[in-house]
Amino acid sequence: MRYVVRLVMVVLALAVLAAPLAADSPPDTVRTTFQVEGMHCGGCSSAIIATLEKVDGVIEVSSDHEKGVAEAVYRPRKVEVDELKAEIEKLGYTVTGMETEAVDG
Ligand SMILES: [Cu+2]
Repeated sequence: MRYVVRLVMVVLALAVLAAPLAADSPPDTVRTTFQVEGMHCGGCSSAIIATLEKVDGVIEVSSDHEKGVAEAVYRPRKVEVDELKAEIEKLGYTVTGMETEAVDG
């Protein structure tokens, strides 16, 4: 009986300790806006979209060559932002900035 009480207390303590960790865990879905240098036409933005869409964990991609911007919505547990950046740069473009925000739902 004493053992059970102790066990329950340990479980409760762990739950209390784990709560802030859970709150700090990364969101399920994020959106990163990449500043991309070197896009000249619709073909460039299409190439970036087609490449990023093939990456596992990526949900949605858009790109605007006039603004020099590409946006990717993805699951950060499946793919890291640096991998997406590397994919863009493999195509010959330069990523000069990145901004990531959590997406609701
Ligand atoms: Cu182009």
